[in-house]
Amino acid sequence: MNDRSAGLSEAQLSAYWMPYTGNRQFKRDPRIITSASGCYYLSAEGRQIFDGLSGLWTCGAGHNRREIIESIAQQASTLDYAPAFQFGHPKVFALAEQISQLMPEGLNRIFFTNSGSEAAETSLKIARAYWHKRGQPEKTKLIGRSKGYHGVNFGGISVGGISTNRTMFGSALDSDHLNHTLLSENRFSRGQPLKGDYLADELLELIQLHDAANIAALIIEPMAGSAGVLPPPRGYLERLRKICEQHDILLIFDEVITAFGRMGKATGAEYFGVTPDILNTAKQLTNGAVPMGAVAVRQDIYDTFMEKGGPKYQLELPHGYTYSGHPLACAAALATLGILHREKLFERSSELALILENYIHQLKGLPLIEDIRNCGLAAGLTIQAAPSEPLLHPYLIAMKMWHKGFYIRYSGDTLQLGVPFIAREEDLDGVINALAESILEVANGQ
Ligand code: PXG
Repeated sequence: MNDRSAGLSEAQLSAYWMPYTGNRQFKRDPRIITSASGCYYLSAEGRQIFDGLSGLWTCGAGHNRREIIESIAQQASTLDYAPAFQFGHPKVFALAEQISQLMPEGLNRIFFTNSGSEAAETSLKIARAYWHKRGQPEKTKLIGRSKGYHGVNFGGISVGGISTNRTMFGSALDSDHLNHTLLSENRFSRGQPLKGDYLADELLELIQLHDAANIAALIIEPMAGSAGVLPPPRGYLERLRKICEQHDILLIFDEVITAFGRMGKATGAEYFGVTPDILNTAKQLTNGAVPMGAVAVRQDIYDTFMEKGGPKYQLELPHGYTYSGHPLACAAALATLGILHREKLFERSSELALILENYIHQLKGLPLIEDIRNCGLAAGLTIQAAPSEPLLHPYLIAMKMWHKGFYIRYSGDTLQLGVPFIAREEDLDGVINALAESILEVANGQ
C-alpha cells in the first residue's frame, strides 16, 4: 500500500476488473484520481494532472461545474427515477427538443440511450426496422469502416473496424467494411487531408458485391476518434452522402466524440457540411457527469414508424433501456447545454483548435513521430513501433506524461489529445512541451 493507491487494499485493487485497461500493469502502478476541477485532476498522491483528453472526450466544459452538480442534486431530490417505458417526466421532453435544435435540419426525433455503444445499437436497429416497415425486410446488411469504433456491443463491434475489439468475441452480425482513410501521402496534414475522396467509391464496389437491396445502412464516424483522430479527406463525406442517397442506404454518423463542441460546432455534420440520416451522440452531452447517449433521427423515418405502427396503443419500436432519458442524466444534459450556450464554448473550442493545430505540428521532426493529424479540438499522433513491440512506445510516452502531470490518451500505435474547450493557450503550451520531452526520453531509451 502506498499514497498512490489512495489507501486501497490489495483485495480492493484486485476485485475491480478494469475496462480497456492493462489490469496487471495498473495494479502494480496504480493511477488513482481522487478529485477534479476545471481542466485538472488531483491524483491520490496529491499531484495536479492536466486533463489532455477532457476525461474520455466527455468533459469539454471542465470538471465539476457547479450548474451541472446543482441541477443533478435538485433533480435527485425531486424525482430520482420515473419509468422510461409508457411514462415520461418533463425534463426528457425538454431535453429532446433542445437537442433537436442543435442537430442538422430534419434530424429532430431523439431517442435516449445510456452510452455511445447503446447509441450505435439503437441506430443500427432503427435502420433495419425502418426498411422492414418500408416492406424491404431483406435490407439488413450493415456497412462500417476499417478503424471505425462504434462501442463494444455486438452490433458496434460488427461494423467497427478495430481488429483487437473483434477477434476474441466470435461471429459478428452480417456486415462489410470500407477501407479506412489513413493514406501515407496525407501524413502531417493540417485539418482535413487533400487526397482520398475517391475512397468513398469503395461503397459502390460493396453495393455491386452485396446489392443495395440487401444493405440497410452505412455507419461511420465523420472523424474517426478512437483510431487516433482521422479527419475525413476533403470531399469524401460528400461523396458517401451522394452514393447512399442514390442507392437508398441510410447514412449514420457516429458522433459520440464529435457532437456538442469538439469540432467547434454542435455536430461534425455541421462542421463538415454533410447531413446524415441518423446521428449518434453521447460523451459531451452531460459533460461526463451522468451516462447518457442520444440518437437523432430524420423526422420522416420516425413518421414511418408512427404511420405503420398498427393500433395506437401498440409499440412502434420495441427497443429502449430502463434508464433511457434518466432524470439525473437529463438534468445534467440540460445544465451542460446551458453552459455550452452561455459560455459560447463551441466558439471557444473552435478558436482553441487553431492554436492546437499550430502547437501540435511543431512536434514534426521529433524521433518516433510518423504522423500528426488534427481537426477541430482534437489531435492524433502515430508513433513508431518498438522492435517486436508495436504498442510499447505510446504506452511509455503516456506514462511519462502522467508522471509529469499530464493525462493524454494512448491506444494502439497512437496518442490522442482532446483538451477541454475551456483550456488556455498556456495549458496547450505545457502539454506540448511535456509531450516533446517525453517523446525524446522514450526515443533515447530513458
Ligand atoms: N462510438 C464512438 C465514435 C466512440 O468514440 C463509442 C461509440 C462508445 O461509447 P461508450 O459510451 O459506449 O464507451 C465511442 C467511445 C479514445 C476513446 O481513446 C474513445 C471512446 C471511448 C474511450 C476512449 O478515443 N469512444
